[in-house]
Amino acid sequence: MTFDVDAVRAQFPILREAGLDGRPLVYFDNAASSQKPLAVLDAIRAYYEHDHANVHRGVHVLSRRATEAYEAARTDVARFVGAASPDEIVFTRGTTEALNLVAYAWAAFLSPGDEILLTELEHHSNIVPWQLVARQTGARIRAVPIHDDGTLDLEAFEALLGPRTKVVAVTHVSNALGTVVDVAHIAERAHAHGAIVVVDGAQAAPHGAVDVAALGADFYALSGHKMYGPTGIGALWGRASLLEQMPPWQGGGEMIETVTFEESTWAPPPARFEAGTPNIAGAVGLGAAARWMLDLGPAAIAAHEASLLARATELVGAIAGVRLVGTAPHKAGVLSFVTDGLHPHDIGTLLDEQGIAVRTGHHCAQPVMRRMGVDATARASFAAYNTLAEVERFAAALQRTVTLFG
Ligand code: C6P
Repeated sequence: MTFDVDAVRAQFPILREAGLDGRPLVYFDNAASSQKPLAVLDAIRAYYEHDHANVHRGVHVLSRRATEAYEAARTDVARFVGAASPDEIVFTRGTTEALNLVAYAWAAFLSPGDEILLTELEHHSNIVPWQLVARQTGARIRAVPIHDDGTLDLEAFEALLGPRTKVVAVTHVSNALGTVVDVAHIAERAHAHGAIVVVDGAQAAPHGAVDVAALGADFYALSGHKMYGPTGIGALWGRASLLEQMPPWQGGGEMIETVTFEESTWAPPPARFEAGTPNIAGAVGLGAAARWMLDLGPAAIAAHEASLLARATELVGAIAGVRLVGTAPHKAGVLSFVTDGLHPHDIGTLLDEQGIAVRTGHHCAQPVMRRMGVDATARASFAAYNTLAEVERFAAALQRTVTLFG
């Protein structure tokens, strides 16, 4: 069956907005945040119009309906990542909060001299929480290097693993380079050394199927707003046996069993990690986004985006004076590049004037920028609603920009 991109686009009202040149905007900033289909917008509106109250608290009809909607969303997200049970899904504000949650809770099991293994590909949100926890516990951060094309150096990874390795925290897809990491291999090797494996799935979840069972990791973090859902909501999948061992990282309502002034006892997961009134409407929107992606077909989305990336790589790679940053054989959704003579910010501004939105900067991944020998890149990133015609318009605009100003 062919992928009907026009039918997909019709579900995104915002794609009818014009860019600065008066033509429909080419939105290639999906890795920063994707646009939302009607299914998500409608679900949030219907929730507030018909079902809103606080969850898990009231005996009245609206509280029951809100709780049902919130827990149904948990089931949708569990299905989306292939979790064994909805209880393995903790709602968070996003990937950043999910990674902070694991780091802070897992600090309870770290001692001086323990090692936390990261990679040079990581986004700051999979570096800084671990640094804070390392400072608190006396654990040490080590980083797996990458090759020049942006693939992980698996030999170096193997050499860095050892009896002190307690945590391996790795991105599934690099937001700056697009490299897809072989998480299943990483997890298998890390587990052989007794380490837990934490995966930053922020840039993988929007692009295709996530199957936490097949990946074999222990924790998987994602953000709703990058996978067609709302902002301010995300999820942490955690292996049930590990979530059960973990202490809470934030205290408040909903996460306790009993409270006295002397001590409190904790609710079982996932409630233990969801202190306070959650983002109920956000969860409903994320559940709708997960269902929308599953209905469209994660494999079909991945195949469509692969054809966009292949064409963009071919066209942009052929422009004199443009250098691609990140050329791993297995990439998803992202084309990063620099040009001779123009700063990425100028490229971004000049493309914006031609109705094309890309992101420019260090992409909150300064170590990988440093490793690739650049301060910043321009980055085009693709979603299910993008078209080959848009890729061609982008390449032509970039060619024009480089010819006129490069
Ligand atoms: N990357 C980008 O333009 P939050 O902000 O919590 O939703 O996601 C953080 C995050 C974590 N890991 C990866 C791999 C990411 O790409 C991001 C967000 C955006 O690339 C904003 S910097």
